[in-house]
Amino acid sequence: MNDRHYLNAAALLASGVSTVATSFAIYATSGPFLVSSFNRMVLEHLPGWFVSGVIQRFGSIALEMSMLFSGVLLSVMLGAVAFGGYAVVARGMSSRGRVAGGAFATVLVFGVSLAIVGAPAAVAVPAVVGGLVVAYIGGLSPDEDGIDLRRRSVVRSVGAVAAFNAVAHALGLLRRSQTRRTEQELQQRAARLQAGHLVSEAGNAELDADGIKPLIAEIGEFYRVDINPSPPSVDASAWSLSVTGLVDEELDLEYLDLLEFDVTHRYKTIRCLSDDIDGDSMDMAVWTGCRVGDILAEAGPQSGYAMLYGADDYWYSIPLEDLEDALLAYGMNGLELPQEHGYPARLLVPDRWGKLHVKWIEEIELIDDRRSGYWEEQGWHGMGPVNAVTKIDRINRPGSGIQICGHAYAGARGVEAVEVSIDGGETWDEATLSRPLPDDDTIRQWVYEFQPEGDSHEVYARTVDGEGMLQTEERTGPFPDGATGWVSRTLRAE
Ligand SMILES: Nc1nc2c(c(=O)[nH]1)N[C@H]1C(S)=C(S)[C@@H](COP(=O)(O)O)O[C@H]1N2
Ligand SMILES: [Mo]
Repeated sequence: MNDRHYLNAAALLASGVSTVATSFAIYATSGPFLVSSFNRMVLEHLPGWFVSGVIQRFGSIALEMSMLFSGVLLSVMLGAVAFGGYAVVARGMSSRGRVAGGAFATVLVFGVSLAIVGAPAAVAVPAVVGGLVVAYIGGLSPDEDGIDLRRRSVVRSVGAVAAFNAVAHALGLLRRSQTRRTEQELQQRAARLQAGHLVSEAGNAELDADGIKPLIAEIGEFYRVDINPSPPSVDASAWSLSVTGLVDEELDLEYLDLLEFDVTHRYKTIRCLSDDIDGDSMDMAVWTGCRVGDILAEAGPQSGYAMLYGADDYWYSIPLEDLEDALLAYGMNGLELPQEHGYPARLLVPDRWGKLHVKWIEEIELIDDRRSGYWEEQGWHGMGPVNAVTKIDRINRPGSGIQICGHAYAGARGVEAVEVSIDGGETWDEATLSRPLPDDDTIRQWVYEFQPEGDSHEVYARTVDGEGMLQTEERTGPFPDGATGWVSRTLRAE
C-alpha cells in the first residue's frame, strides 16, 4: 500500500465513523439513530430461532454486541459509499472537484441512510458530515516522500475530524445516560426484536395472490376508531396504571414496572363492532405486553367485574374472567405502541369486539357488578364473542379464469375453512387458506379460482369456524349487535 492508499482508507473510515457519530450525537440510541435501524435490519435477516436463542441466552449483552457489530459494519459501508462517490467525481483534485465530490458523496450517503432509517430529517445532518469529511481528508495529497505528519494540512484535517468524533461520541453518551437507559429498556428492545420476527413469520404463512390483504397490517394501515378527533398524547414518564377498588392491595404501576412482568407476544386481530361485512375496520398485528392476569394476581381482586378507564374519558365495564387472559400491550409489530393505538399501553381482550380494547388505559377499578360502557350508552350491544366474517379483497382475472381472494376471521374459534359458491349458494367448494398462525384471534387469507361459464356468476363466501359452526347467513348491519351474513359479488364473464 502506498501513501495515497493510506489516505484513501483514512478518508473512507473517517467519513463513515463521522456520519455514524453525528447520528449518535443527535439521537443517542433512540429510534432514528442510524445504527439502531441498521441493527434491526441485520437482525431481521438472521433466522428468527437464531436471534431469539441468542437473546434468551445472552440477554442484553447480545444486544450490545450486535449494536457494536452493526455500528462497525455500517461505518465501513457508509464510508465506502461516501468515498466511492467522492472519488468518481473529484478525480482531478482541483478544489472545485473536491466540492463536487463532497456534494455527491453527501447525496449518496443521504440516500443509503434514508433507506435504512426512513426519515429524511433524521439523516440529513449525518450525511452532510460524511460528505464533508470525505472531501476534507480525501482531498489531502501525500508529499513525494510520503505523508508528513508534521505537515499542517494533514495535522489540521485529521485533528479536526478526530476532535469532532470525540465530541460527537461524548454527546451521544451523555444523551444516552440522560434517557434513563436501564436494563429493562434493553429487555424491552430485545422483546421488540422477537416481535419483529413474528411479523416476518406471518409473512411466510401468507398466500401469494395479487391484491390480497397482508396478514399483518402495517402500523400506518391499521384502522383506527377514536371517540375524539385526535388521540390524547400521554407522557409515558408521567403515566401510570392504577388498579383500584375491591382489591387486597391497590397498585400503581409505572411504565417501566410493566416490563417486570413476563413478556408475551401475541398475534391478534381487532375488529370494530361497527365493521360491516364489506367494511375495513378489522386488522391484525403482533402485540407485545404482559398478561393482565399477572397484574391482577398482585392486586388480589375481591370481585367479579372491573371498570376500565382510558385517558380520553373512554370507559368500559367487563367481567373479570374476560380480563384474566387479556394483554396489556405496550408494543405493536415490534415497535413501541404508537400514540394512535394507545401509547403507552392498551388492553387487548381475547375474542371480544374492538371497543373493549381500551387504549391509553389508566385505571382498572374492581367493582361489584356489571356496569355499562361508552358505546352501550349509545345503544350498541355486543359484549360477547366477535362475529365470524369473510371478506373479499380482490377479484383477479388471470387468463380465462377468475381468482377471488380475501381474508376471514372467526374470533378465538379460529377459521377452519372458507367455503365459496359460484352458483348463488347451490353448491359450495373449499378455498385455499393461508397457514394458520399459532394464536387464537387470527385472520386467515383465502384464495379460490374457477373457470367462468355462462354470462355471470353469483358468488358467495362464508367461514366455518374452529368449532365447526357455519357463519350466519342472515344479513344484518352492524348496529347494534355487529354485522352478520355472507359476503357476495356478481361476477360477469368477460
Ligand atoms: N380509550 C379509548 N379506547 C378505545 C377507543 C377509544 O375511542 N378510546 N375506541 C375503541 C374502539 S370502538 C375500537 S374498534 C378500538 C380500535 O382500536 P384501534 O384504533 O387501535 O384500531 O379501540 C377501542 N378502544
Ligand atoms: Mo369499535
